[in-house]
Amino acid sequence: MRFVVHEHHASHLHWDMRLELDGVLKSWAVPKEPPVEPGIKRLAIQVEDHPLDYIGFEGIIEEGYGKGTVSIWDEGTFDVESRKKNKIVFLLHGKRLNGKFILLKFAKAGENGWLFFKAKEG
Ligand SMILES: [Mn+2]
Repeated sequence: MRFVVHEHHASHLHWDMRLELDGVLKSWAVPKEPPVEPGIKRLAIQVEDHPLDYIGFEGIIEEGYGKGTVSIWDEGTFDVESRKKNKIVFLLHGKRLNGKFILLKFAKAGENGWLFFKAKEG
């Protein structure tokens, strides 16, 4: 499957990580630069699914809450190692993001907060 990380200069700069899953782009907005090394934990807010053909998008969003410019910060493929409702372990093969990563949902049901981090090596 493919993934992309969009760098999105909206009212607040953030990064949108999108994974090709279930026929859509599952998407998380990450308010700080995604973790390229282990030991950095990032908040990742799950946002609405995007259609698969959005994966290559770069350009200007003219209106709405996402108004601003979008460019591709990283892209590549990934393999899911395990997937549960509240935890996804996956291997990213990108230019900046490479290796094993984890998305871990917060305990509270109905909330969209996840932690996104790179697994320790070895
Ligand atoms: Mn965004």
